[in-house]
Amino acid sequence: MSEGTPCTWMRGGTSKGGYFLADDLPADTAARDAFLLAVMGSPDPLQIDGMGGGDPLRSKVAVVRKSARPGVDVDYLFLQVMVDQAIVTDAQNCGNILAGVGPFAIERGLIEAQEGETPLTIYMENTGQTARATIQTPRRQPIYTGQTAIDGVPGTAAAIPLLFSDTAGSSCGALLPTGRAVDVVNGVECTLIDNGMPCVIMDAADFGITGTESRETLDADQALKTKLEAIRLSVGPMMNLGDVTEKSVPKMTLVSAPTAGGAISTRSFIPHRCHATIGVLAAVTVATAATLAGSPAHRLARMPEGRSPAVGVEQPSGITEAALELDAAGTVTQAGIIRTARKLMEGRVFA
Ligand code: NQM
Repeated sequence: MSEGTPCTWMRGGTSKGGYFLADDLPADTAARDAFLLAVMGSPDPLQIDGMGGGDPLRSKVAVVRKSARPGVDVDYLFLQVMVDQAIVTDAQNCGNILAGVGPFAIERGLIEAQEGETPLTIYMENTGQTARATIQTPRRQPIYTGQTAIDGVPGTAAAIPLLFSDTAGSSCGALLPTGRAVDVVNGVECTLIDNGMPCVIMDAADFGITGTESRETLDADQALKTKLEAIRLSVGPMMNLGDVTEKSVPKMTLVSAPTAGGAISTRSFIPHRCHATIGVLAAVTVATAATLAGSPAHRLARMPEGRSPAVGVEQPSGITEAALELDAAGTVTQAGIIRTARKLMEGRVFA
């Protein structure tokens, strides 16, 4: 019997997954992916023979290593292990799992914590960009308890502020890969945009829905999903993502006017299941779309005034707030989101 592989299971933001040191995984990509599929129990809708939770939000992996890059503390590779397909993809980043990278890196001795709080710079290997995270470290140890609540997670925990400053065109090469704020695809106005996450942003009304339906209702709507997938496959090449049949990007986001005090309401498909909340970088990308005159998001949003708007992105479990910084021309230059994380299990996992 194998001796197992060291691993930490963590909630990062509104997602959950396995955190590994890069050196503990097979160096060969095919062997690594086969190992991770076995660990998660994929492909199987229930992932009954593995650690996965039968949902894309609970079938995620972070691979972390000490960075050799100047000014960077750790490198983080995100891997999405598909639930019901034998696919592991690095074609997207994940800002929720990112929230757990700092505490994991400190606990596993990749970086030394400071007294009080520890800022760190994380290189996101999927997109070649960096994020800044600040971890609460009283007595030079990460703590998980605290007073910060995020919608989609019960209770409160220690805040982990995340800051992004160079995310435009993370996977598509440009914020607007077609150079336009609106493209019409299959008769639907779409904003093809990437400020950290490739997203297709559309008015929910164009699909005959209000955009405030529950995740379960939308997940059961096969006709809606068929229309979204047809658009997704068409726009892959337009977004410089190529054939996206087996990729988890772009995300398909339906927007509507806010109803709960936020700036804009969203329902995101990631890309085949409706998200229980919204991804971190997806929320930054939607908030950015809402600044673009002429786009469906801009038309529907009630944006706060000023150069530092806190954009409340309504989602099925509440509101995710993206704090934007705009320059004099109204271009988004920086975005911040507060997350929390919690260590759930530390041990060895068996494939
Ligand atoms: O957009 C889910 C999540 C995500 C991604 C997904 C994310 C992000 O909520 O940065 O966090 O879009 O597949 O974990």
